[in-house]
Amino acid sequence: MALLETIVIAFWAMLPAYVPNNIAVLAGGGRPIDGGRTMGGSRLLGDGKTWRGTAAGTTAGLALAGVLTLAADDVSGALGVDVPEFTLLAALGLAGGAMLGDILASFLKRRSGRERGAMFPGLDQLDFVVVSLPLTALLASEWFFTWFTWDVIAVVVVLTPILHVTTNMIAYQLGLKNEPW
Ligand code: CTP
Ligand code: K
Ligand code: MG
Repeated sequence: MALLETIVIAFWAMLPAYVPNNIAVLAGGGRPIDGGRTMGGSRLLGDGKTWRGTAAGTTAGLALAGVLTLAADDVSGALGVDVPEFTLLAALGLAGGAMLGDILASFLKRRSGRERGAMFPGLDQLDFVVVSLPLTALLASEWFFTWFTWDVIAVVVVLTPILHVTTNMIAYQLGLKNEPW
């Protein structure tokens, strides 16, 4: 597969996983998931992981997968690259897995003494990939292995941190996010 084609498929297939975290930033607030509970003196997850942000992020990812599925035929024709339609389980794995990965990352940050908002290089950029891909492979195996070939996965691992750093810098500059990571 040509590199450009691989990049288009990787980006398209990952969009339902990319969008939830950004929507959570916009929609966040209200009750924290951990309800204020602590573990070993630190918050279980912290105030940065809320029910509202998680629900809005997951819903947005699912809705986007629906829109992309409707547009897939036209986009495939226009670009000359076959882009995937999403099954409900694939969308759930990508969007839900992205939110879950972010939550697990916060759990690890709190266990390692990092306060809310602290940076954790590597984890911050790839937490959602590490959970959304295996979860999608589990929930929608056939779909996953059709689209996430090794070259697509390699592009995702390289592309994701670049996109993550860029969008977070922009969100920070716009005053939407407290830290640029
Ligand atoms: N957010 C949310 N619910 C989530 C994820 C994010 O409400 N499941 C919102 C919160 O307002 C959070 C903001 O998005 O503060 C930024 O997200 P993130 O950087 O992931 O959280 P941090 O505040 O940096 O907290 P942490 O250190 O736990 O990552
Ligand atoms: K995060
Ligand atoms: Mg943060």
